[in-house]
Amino acid sequence: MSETVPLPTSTSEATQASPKVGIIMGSQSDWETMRHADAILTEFEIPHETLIVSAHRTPDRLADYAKSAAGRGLSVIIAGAGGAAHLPGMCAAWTRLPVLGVPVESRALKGMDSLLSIVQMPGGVPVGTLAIGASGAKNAALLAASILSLHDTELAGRLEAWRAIQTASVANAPTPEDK
Ligand code: RP5
Repeated sequence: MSETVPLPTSTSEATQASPKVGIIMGSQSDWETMRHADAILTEFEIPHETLIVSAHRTPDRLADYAKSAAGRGLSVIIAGAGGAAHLPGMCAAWTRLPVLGVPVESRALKGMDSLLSIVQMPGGVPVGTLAIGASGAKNAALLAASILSLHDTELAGRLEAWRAIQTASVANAPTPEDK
């Protein structure tokens, strides 16, 4: 897991408009994973924002962010964190918006700690938990696109087209390796 990939310093067109999806992460070190969610939302031209918000190190920032999210027009929050990954659950505690949790692969326990921290929410405060790592981040963004597409037929069409391209890209048989 690289810690050298910086958060974007300039905002893309997709992030300049009023954001529909918020991507939050507990640390700069999570960006290497969470950039995959950012990439998908950018590809679908879904207005979004990316911020570092830590449940442990910046608890007030988290409360302010989550409590104001619906009022600011956000529809979905994607929250990625590793280790004792309380960010998605605490975020969900402060907002009625759907929160999608991405377990970041930790150094010590390969993300099992992150996964169990995020997935084991008590009944009443849901967090939609994705897979550990890049796949989870990518799928969180695709799920956010699916949620938004329920009320956006143009986005629904783009999502269906994206999936059709993915299906068409799968070969019928494996290419034998060169000997
Ligand atoms: C969590 O602790 C973050 O989400 C990150 O995955 C993990 C390690 O953070 P750093 O020590 O790299 O800042 O809060």
